[in-house]
Amino acid sequence: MKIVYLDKPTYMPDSFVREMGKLGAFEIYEDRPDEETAVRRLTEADIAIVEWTRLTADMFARIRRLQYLSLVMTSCDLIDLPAAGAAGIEVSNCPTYSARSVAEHVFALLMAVNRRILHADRTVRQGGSHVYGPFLGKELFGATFGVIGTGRIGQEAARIARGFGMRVIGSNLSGREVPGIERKELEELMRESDVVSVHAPHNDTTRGMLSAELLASMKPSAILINTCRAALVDEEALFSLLRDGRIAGAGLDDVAKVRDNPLYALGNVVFSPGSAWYTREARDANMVELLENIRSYVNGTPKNIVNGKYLSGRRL
Ligand code: DAR
Repeated sequence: MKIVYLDKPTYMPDSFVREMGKLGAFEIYEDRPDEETAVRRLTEADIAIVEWTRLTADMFARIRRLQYLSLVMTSCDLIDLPAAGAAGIEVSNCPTYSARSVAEHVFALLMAVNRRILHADRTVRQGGSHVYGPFLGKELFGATFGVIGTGRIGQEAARIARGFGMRVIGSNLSGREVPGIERKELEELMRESDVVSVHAPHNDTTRGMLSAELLASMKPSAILINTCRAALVDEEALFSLLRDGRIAGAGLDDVAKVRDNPLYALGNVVFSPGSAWYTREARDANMVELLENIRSYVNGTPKNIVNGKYLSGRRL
């Protein structure tokens, strides 16, 4: 059994390498391959681990031998899932490792925006003391926290919000009820929330779901926190609303336009570079979850399969 890590691990503890060695011949590639190289590497393996590389339908049509791949992360938008299924390749993700870390980061961004922490920090470094004027905040206690997406991360964010004494409302596409989260339609949630926090996967259904119209329906005092893919949000509309004071602020862990984004000029936005998940605990949990995926597949009981409905039968 040949197992490859396709594209430069963020983290690779020795214990992981040892455990993988028990499951097959494990090879780690320490660069991010171009398309041709990726196809070649995947054709030389039975099992692959993928962290960074986009795998398209065109690539899956050319990949031979590979039976299974596990994504290192929760998001599945790197992979053309139907095409992987049509090629007989099962795909798993790591769905749980980052839930608490991302939820905590929601509040790091929220507190930074709400209490203007970056501006406050600059003020002190420039010799300011007991300066109040620009720093008038708003208590979270009693405010309404709206979670869009009530899966693992949304539920963790809700738990923390309740700890602040917030009222929690939530919307989801599945229609399921979650204890402690009052279910609302998305339109109502946007209108009623003091804080909106997005926790939905990025796919064809959710892309652009926070439209200009929905964003414009938020309270002028409301704050948007997005620790999901930027593609869920109409970023140009968000910019105009923030610039014009029609939304109070935003905390963003991802941006659609990385270079020269007009949002960078705004003082009521705080950014992080996709690091919401990145804690010691989540990094370790990620490797445990990944190892468990591979081990389960090798033992004939695959888990966390995300393209089951597209599988057209295994290769021989
Ligand atoms: N987008 C988040 C974080 C991915 C980063 N994790 C890595 N590189 N191991 C996700 O889980 O989808």
